[in-house]
Amino acid sequence: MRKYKGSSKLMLQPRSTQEVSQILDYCNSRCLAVVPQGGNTGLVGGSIPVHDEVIINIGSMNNILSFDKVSGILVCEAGCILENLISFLDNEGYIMPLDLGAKGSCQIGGNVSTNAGGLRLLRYGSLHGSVLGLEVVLANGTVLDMLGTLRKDNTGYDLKHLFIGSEGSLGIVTKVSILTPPKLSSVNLAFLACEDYLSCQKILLEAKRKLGEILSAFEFLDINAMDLVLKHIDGLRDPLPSSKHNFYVLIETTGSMESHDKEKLEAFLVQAIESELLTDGVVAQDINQASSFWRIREGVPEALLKEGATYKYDLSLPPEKMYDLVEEMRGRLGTTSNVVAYGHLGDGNLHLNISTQQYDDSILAKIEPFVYEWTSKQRGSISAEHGIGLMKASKIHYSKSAETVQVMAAIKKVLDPNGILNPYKVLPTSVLSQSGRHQPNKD
Ligand code: S2G
Ligand code: ZN
Repeated sequence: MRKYKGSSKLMLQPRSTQEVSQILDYCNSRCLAVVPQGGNTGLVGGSIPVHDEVIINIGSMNNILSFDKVSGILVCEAGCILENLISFLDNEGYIMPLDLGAKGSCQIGGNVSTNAGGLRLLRYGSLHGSVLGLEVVLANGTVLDMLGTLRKDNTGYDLKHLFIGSEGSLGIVTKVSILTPPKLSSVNLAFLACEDYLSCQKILLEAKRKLGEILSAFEFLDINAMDLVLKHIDGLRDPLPSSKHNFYVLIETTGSMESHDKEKLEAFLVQAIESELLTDGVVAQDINQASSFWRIREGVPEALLKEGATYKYDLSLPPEKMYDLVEEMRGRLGTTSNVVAYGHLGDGNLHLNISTQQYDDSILAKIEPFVYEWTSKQRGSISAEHGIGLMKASKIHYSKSAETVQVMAAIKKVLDPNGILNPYKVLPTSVLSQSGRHQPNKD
């Protein structure tokens, strides 16, 4: 995002859990703050030092340790790049339960540490469900071996869930055990257009009802997002060039019988057209066309970066309210900015991006705290999948009660009493006791 820059003098690249343990034991005994880092593809400054924290980059720990061809359970080191795991599993007839645009450089340890969502959550759920076990190194160097490969294990508190989404603030994930779904033979992708947001919602409802168990992704982008992608991403063509549309929807189905799935999808599309929910649409005829449709959706973040400065908000909202915020934001900003909306409509996750020529405090003042207050009033989340990081640490109260944040601080105190793990991230410094509050490392 080119928004955050620290002043670290040292980056360490451990090659083993033992080295991570030795590093943390050393840093903890000397109260040297560290920032754990994987692929550094985060969007809220979570893996970037604020001051001179020691960077611990685990990218060198990238071995696949085991794969069970019957259960689909994969055990690997945290530095494995997501795309490499996807390729490995493809040869085994399996897929990763998550897929996101950053797959070429993000690492599974970072995905777990931020509880990344992505394009497949609608079908395969969150990492809290698919991760079976973790190996984590605590601030004092203790290695927590929770690397279970069992679907069912009800023995005490399931501590791995503390570390999923804790953004490196409670420990460093060094190994992951994850349940991977089988690759199914029948994947279809429809690129549809409709005129208004209400139609998007109705199409979602019909898709859930008529496609049911084969529905595997439901994404939307508005006309502003589509315009930016076609402007900035080379080699992409508008799949529905006959006219402009206000909204675009991608619907993916994944099943095991092509004839059955195609029949269901076609019946759904015919019914949607007859109900005048759709103004146009096309079903990918081959894998290349399907890839080009996905490149449009995945190209939005890149197009925004190329367009200029972006104020990025990753919100969970009631689907029926979601686009009201977009329109309110357009009213507040007028012609100063381009308000772009897209996201995982199937999960109620809006990516609201305000694109401007350059960052400008007068524009920010029109966005914040309004966008957080609006979301809080809807009992939404100010961070659906991107995490809190540095950017939203002082905003967590818009989505979590004071009592809840206090318990988070108590857990942080137990696991990282010297406050060396990723300071300034996730929790507001105001809730951390003095001893747990990091001072910039001394030389
Ligand atoms: C998406 C990716 C990051 C962004 O495209 O689904 O989560 O820039 C986002 O919004
Ligand atoms: Zn997303």
